[in-house]
Amino acid sequence: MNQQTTKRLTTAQAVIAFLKNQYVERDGVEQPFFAGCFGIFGHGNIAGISQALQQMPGFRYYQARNEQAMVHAAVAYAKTKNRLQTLVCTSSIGPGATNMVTGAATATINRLPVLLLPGDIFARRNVAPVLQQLESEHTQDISVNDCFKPVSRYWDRIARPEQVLTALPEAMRVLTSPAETGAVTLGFPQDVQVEAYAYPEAFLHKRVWQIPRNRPDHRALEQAVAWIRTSQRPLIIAGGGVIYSEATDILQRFVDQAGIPVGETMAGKGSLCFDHSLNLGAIGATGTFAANRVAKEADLVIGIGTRYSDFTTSSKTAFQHPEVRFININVAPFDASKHLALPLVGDAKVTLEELLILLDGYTIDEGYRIHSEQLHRAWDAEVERIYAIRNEPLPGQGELIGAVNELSAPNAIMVCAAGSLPGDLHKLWRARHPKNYHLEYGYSCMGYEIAGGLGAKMAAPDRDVYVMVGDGSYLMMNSEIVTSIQENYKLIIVLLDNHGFKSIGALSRSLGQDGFGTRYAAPHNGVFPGDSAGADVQILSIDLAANARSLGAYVIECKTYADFVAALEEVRTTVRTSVIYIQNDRYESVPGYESWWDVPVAEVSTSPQVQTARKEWEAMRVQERYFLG
Ligand SMILES: Cc1ncc(C[n+]2csc(CCOP(=O)(O)OP(=O)(O)O)c2C)c(N)n1
Ligand SMILES: [Mg+2]
Repeated sequence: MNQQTTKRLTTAQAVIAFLKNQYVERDGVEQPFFAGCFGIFGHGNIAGISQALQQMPGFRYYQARNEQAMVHAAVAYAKTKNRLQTLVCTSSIGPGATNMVTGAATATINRLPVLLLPGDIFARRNVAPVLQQLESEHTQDISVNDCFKPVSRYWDRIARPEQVLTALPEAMRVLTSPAETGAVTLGFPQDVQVEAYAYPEAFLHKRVWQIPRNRPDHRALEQAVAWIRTSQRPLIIAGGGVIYSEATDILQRFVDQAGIPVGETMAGKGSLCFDHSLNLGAIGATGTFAANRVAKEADLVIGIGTRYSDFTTSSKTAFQHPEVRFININVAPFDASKHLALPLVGDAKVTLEELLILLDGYTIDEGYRIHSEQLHRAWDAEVERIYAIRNEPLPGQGELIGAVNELSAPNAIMVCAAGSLPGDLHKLWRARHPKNYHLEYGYSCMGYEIAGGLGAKMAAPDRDVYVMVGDGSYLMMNSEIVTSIQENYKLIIVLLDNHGFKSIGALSRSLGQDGFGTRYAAPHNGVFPGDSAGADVQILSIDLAANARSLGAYVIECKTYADFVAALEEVRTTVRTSVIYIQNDRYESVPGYESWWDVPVAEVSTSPQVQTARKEWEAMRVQERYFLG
């Protein structure tokens, strides 16, 4: 071991040299795992990681405006690349680092890989407290970077240069593991970053990480086949795992052969083309009546690559068959075991391939197939109806979604995350391919939209990227418009302004709380006006179109549906990031379809509306089930 040839590098240089040479391979296709490094420099990384990136321009550096945003961009990049590639994010110490905590949670919850290198306080400690250091009376072994622990799948602090020799391989193992992936955080003390060490050259050689396609236990597969063959009303729930595994073609063949209908989760939408006759569309709290009716009566649910969030299960009310049971195909034993399912722990693509062979000759009852196909058609007609509504004087969100869907290129990517848009999009968006519908709905993090759009565009520069964003999310984080222009990645941002938090306003009204705190209106005598104040409020004069223009975007302001259509046509040929601005109606809503979401209502209240809402909640609450196999 002592004979190994070595290279004297700073720890930061060794890290970048190592990351540059990490590759992944799946299905015979090899590619570098990291597409570069986002960063905002401060004293915590300027002499270390920044110097290393400057010295190694082959590892591309991207400047960002906000650390949270750069993590969102990296997350979106990884999502667009089906987790086969991502970016590194480096920050200074202190606020730059903690700004990335929200991004880390977004990555981990959505099971998407991202490598975070926040600067950390001096390992040698003698000059403490340094600028931006959080001190503790009880230990010197703590910094704000400890906040990353619960939101990271792997967390480490590099206290000595040689520690990267063991930390980085662990980081790669986790990042490239389909079951374990998420945020990996390596706290990187400012002094250690610049310290030199004789690194074994072998550490820096090219390394290829195989992305496995694990197969489930054979007996479990046989059991699953027996369950499917005896089921009267099976239903597939397609989650994000179908898309990440690139199992969409085999899913279609499976559905064609077996005749089992499909409902799609937020991350799984696009698993099957929207016009497939057995695609019942969105499932759960933001689902279609087609998927939700079939779910209610299903005796067997085959969850593929889903983590069964409350939106998917309608807070455990979606499945009401008394003997319903679950087969879960999932790379992660944790997800595969949910609802006491028969777990098929494995990759979606190869598991479906094996199941298809074992199910040779099987197809579901003809009546059930016809019933599913009728529901598919009925839902399609409902989408058509909503696309055709022309609300006056302000357009409704459904018709605007329809216009974007119909006027965007078939291979485009639409990105969204929070507000009233995700629910409406989940129901109404007609996903034509697996990358058409990019929703961050694991964390539903306001502010993801534009940064995420940038990441998606960087991952797929040949596709048009449409960012659909509400005024609230836009106000929270619009900074990466600047980065998109700096890097020449054109985004088409559709900014829907309803002057407040429409989604939470509707939720508030459903709880009997009159939209309190969800309008952009000045307080009156110290009290915030609710919806019942109507137009009798002092509106804030916010000009979001001017704001976008000031950041360098090309902006088209629309008043009517016709303006909106013309703008969508115009932006096809604009060259830089373009914003289509339109106001829409705060109250005109796409309805819910036979589903529920558990948001508890106050048990005691002085308001009769809240008391009524509580009674309704109690009636639904009893429908929530435990699934005990
Ligand atoms: C970072 C963050 N803070 C708060 C929330 C809770 N929340 C969900 S939607 C929403 C309002 C979104 O407003 P806007 O973007 O204008 O969309 P709209 O609801 O009006 O369609 C809020 C506050 C969230 N999801 N993310
Ligand atoms: Mg809004």
